[in-house]
Parts: sequence; C-alpha cells; structure tokens
Amino acid sequence: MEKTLTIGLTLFLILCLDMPEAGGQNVENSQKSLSHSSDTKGGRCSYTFIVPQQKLTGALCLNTQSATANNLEVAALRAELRQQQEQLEKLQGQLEQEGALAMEVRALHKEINSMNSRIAQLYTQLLHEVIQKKDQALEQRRVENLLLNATTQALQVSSNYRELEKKYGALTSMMSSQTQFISRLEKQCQCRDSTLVTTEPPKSQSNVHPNYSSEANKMTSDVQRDQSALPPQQENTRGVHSPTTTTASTPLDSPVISIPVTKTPGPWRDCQHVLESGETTSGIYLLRPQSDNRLLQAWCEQSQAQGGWTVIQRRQDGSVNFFRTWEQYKQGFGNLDGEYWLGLEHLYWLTKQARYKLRVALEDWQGRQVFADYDRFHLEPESDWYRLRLGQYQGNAGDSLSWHNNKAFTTLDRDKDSYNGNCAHYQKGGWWYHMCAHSNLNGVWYRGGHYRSRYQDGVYWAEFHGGSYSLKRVAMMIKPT
Ligand SMILES: [Ca+2]
Repeated sequence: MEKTLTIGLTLFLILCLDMPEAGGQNVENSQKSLSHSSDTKGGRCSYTFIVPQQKLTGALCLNTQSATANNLEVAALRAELRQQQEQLEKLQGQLEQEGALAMEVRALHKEINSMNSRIAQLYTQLLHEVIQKKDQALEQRRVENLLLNATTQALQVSSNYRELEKKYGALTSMMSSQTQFISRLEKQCQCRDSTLVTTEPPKSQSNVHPNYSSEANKMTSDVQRDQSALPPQQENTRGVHSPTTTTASTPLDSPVISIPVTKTPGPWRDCQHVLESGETTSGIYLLRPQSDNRLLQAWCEQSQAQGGWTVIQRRQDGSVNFFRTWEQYKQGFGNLDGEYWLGLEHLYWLTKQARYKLRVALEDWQGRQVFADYDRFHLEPESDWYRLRLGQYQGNAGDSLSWHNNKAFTTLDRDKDSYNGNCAHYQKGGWWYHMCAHSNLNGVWYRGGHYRSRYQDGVYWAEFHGGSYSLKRVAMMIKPT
C-alpha cells in the first residue's frame, strides 16, 4: 500500500512538471507539494492527496518533448503568424488599391452618365435645329413661290396693258380715219348736189367716242334702272338716226339729224363762225378750234337768240346716261341729234380762242321756258381739272351756277368738289360742284318733274324749280361775245 502511494505521488509530480502551462497557481502548489514530499524523503514518510481542480474530459495529451522544442515550435508559429500578418497587410493594401480603383470606376461611371446626358441634350438640340432649318427652307420655298406668282401676274398685267395700248392706238387711228372719211363724204355730197338733201345720216357723236369702258356701261345700266320708264320713241331712236332734214330747229325741239347744206365745207372755229359764213340753218357742223388740230362735230343753234350758239350740252328725253367717268366727260358722249355732252377738252379749246358767253336754256314739264346767261365762260385746262370761270349772271331762270364758279369739274371717279363725299356719286353726273347744291344739269332725267330719290340727283336748277324737280328740256350753249 505504501509503495502504491509513492508511485502515485511520483507520477503526479511528473504530471505537474509536464504541465507548466496549466496554471501558475497549480504549479506553485505542486512544487510546494513536491518540496514537502522531498522533505519527507529524508525524514518521515508522508503522503499527500491530490484533488484535481477541474474535471478533465476527453483525451489528455501528454507532451513528452522538452521545453526547447516547444519554444522552437512557438517561434515557428510566431514566424508563420508574422508571415500571415504580412500577407494580411499585403492583402489589405491590395484591397485598399482595389477600393480606390472602384471609386475611380464609379467616378468614371458618373462621368459617362453625365456625358451621355450631355450627348442626348446635344442630339435633341441638333434635331431641333435641323427641324428649324427645314421649316426655314419650306418658308423660303413658299416665299419664292409667292414671288414667282407675283412676277407672273405682273408680267401678265404688263402684257394685257400692252395689248390694251395697241387696241387703244388702233381705235384712235380708226376714229381719226373715220372722222376724215366722214368729212370727205360730206364734202362730196355737198359738191355733187347742192340742192338735194343728203339722206345719209352722219355718224353720231357716240361713234366718235368709241372707247367707253365696260364699267361705264355697267353704271349706265344702274342709272337706267333709277330712271322712270322711257317713252317708246326713245327706245326706238336710241342709236338709230332719224331722217335728215334741213328744217331749222331749236335745241328744245324733238331730236332730228340735220346736216345743213353749206356753201363751204368747213371746218369752222365755232357756230358763230358758221353763222358768219352765211350758214343760218341749225344742225350739226364740223368744227375745229384754233390751236387745236382735232376736228369735232357740234350742234349749231342758229335760230334762237340771234343764232351762232354752239350747243355744249343737251337733255330732253333721258336717252343718254350722264353718270360717266372723267375720261368720258373729257372726250364727250351721247348723240348730236339728241342728248349729248360735247366734251371738256373741246370746251377748253373752244373757249380758249375768244371770249365766250354762256346761255342755259331750261324748260319745265308745263312748257315754261326760261334762260340764264353768263357774260363770260371759259374753262381752265385739264391740269387744273377744267375749272369753271363764269361771268355775270343775267336772265329769268335764277342764278344756280355762280355757286359753282371757280370750281373744278368732278366725276364719279375724280372727286374735286368741296364736299366730304363725291357729289358726282350722289347726284349721278359730272359737274363743276362746289358742294352738292343749286344745280346739276347732268343728273338723272326723271319723267314728270318732281321726283322721289334718296339723293338730289335729278336734272335740276334749284333757283328755277328747286332741287327735287327734274327739268324736261335743258341746253347749254356758248357764243363769242
Ligand atoms: Ca369731295
């Protein structure tokens, strides 16, 4: 029994020496126990009970190597640890580098995104500019087309104008030749048989002025509608010449064509010249004022008021429309055997060659005849709009023309009057209007005297019958004083 205990103690001591790492306190206790046991070797035998401090489980490793080997192993482990730490540091360095790279990649991504956005923006802008340029190109093409159209139209108008000019020239030439032809015919007729009366009616004044515009014809229709019904004989005689007669007639008689037999063929300066030449028969004569190369025909009134009167205007049946343009009033229109207007240009040249007086002969629907004389009458040239120059009034009709003295002539297409509007437009005829009052012998010929109209547009002489009375017969005549 004692031997067994000794072996057990010895074994325990070995175990305690082999486990230096088990705990400092236990080692110290073991050493104490050992020294105590040694002490007991030399003396009395003693024993010690060793109680394990903790329960050991599993296998117990018993190292039989020496402490040096352990130290070497520890050193090796430490070296490995350092190596691993170095590797770890290296890896960390690499990781850091990779992190920087990742940051850089992210920054690059951002930049790429930004650039993409900018490219998209630039692309949109480019598209917009392209569209805008296309629009501009379209607009330019449109303007070019418009310009081309305008140019084409201008060329067309120019071409039409040239054609009209040619036609006008041809008509003028034809008119001139016709006038000369008529003149020759008249001379031949007079030379062949001075006792016979020619049966060939002369060309009417309207044929002398063929260049009436379609606009005027349209207006003629308009005015004709305004007038009351024309008597049947007017419809029959319009444009048709009555049989020729040598019977002297006053301007207030029924319209007849009269080509008097003359001792000389003319032309004469005016009807006073005709009378002085011994031609005492009233009718149509060929005239040519001094300083004027153009021939004209006019009715010479040789029986009334000592004769020698050149009739410049006549109204008697409403067969001719007087609502006409400036050019027509300038050249003259109507029928010499009926209603007509001699023409402002002829009047200008006639009254330029001497001092003339004017007689206005009027007749109402009761047959009462009156007159208004002005001791001086002439017109300024067209450059002054054929301004009226009148002398002193004398007569029994009342003075309805002095109001218009020194006034320019006004037509529907050339307003020269003092009124805000155009008197010729309201009163439907050209006249030397001051304002729209007192007289207009070129208005609408209303049947029966008093008329109803929106405007004062009848053939009226206000100082005779007022403005709303349209006279039956009217004639304006001039004669040198
Ligand atoms: Ca006016």
